[in-house]
Amino acid sequence: MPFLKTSSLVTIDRHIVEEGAMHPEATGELTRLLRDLTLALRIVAHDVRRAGLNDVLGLTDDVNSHGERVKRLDIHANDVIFRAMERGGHLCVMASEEVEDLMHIPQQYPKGKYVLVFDPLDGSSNIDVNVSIGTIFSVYKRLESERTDAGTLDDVLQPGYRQVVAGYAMYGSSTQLVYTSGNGVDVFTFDPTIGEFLLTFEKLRIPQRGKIYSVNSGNAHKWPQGIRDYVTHLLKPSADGLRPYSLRYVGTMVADIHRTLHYGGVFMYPQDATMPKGKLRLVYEVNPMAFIIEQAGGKASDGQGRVLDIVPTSLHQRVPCYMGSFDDVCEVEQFLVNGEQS
Ligand code: AHM
Ligand code: MG
Repeated sequence: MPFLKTSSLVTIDRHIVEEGAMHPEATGELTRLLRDLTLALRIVAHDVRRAGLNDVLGLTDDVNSHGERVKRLDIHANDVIFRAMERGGHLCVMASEEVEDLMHIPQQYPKGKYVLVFDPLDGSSNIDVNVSIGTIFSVYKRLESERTDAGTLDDVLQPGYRQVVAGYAMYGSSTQLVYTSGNGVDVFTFDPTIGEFLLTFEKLRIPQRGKIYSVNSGNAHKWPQGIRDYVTHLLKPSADGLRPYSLRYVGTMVADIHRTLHYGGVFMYPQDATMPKGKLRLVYEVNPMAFIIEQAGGKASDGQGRVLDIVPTSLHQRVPCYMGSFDDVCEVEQFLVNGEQS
């Protein structure tokens, strides 16, 4: 697959402005919001690049040479995003994986009509070993957009189909920003020499079916029978060459979804005997990814139905997750139904 899938030279800022221009009624508020957010992502990318120097930079859980307790990189990323977003006047409330309650906009700053939810640094178990990690984000409109007071929990607990924008930044061999506003999925690659995200893939489409599955198979003994049967099926060679599948699992959702978007196949974090709702969080992990996957032509399911239709009931709720190529996810759902019946 070629690295560059576009002929135009477009920065993320220009892309967002051009998308905004497609909506004559737009006030520019969302454009400004995304500009602040991409600045935050640039800062986090910079800090992640220096993560191996954290002891030197004072970004670990330890006590530094001055005897001060210093922050972990994921808490630091959380603070960077909050600080970049708090004063723009476009948000009424934020929520993050790293913070138990809602994150309110400080009193002195104006409140706007949007809600931001995010996982500041996904793949925390990979931070210390220089394996790809990422930031996941999603934007909603508040329920009553004319209000100018603080946003509420109800504003955050909206079903995923109401997302206005979703995306993730992946801090891998390069930093890439994958973004959708409901108009397909575009990929931007950060050029550190000019400090810009440049469009490198336009309207990314996920293959209809893949040959890779991605799951923590250390949990296989706890999975529902249907998932065990499904994985056994994937490993069995077939005459048409569609199987066997290969296993790839980074353990960072951002990286596993990123590969799945490009190569196809299925990413799963199933419910199991000890985690009845799986591990991943609906609001700021699974919903943004589900929006992206659907916009690329794939499918995202909780095993029973569309992830984006679920109405969240709490900020940090978990949800079983099956997403990727359309045909693969249909097949998982079928195996889960059959497993329940047997
Ligand atoms: P995190 O937000 O604390 O990093 O946890 C989420 C991560 C996902 O990125 C990844 O898919 C999953 O946890 C891996 O979990 P496991 O180690 O149980 O396979
Ligand atoms: Mg996470």
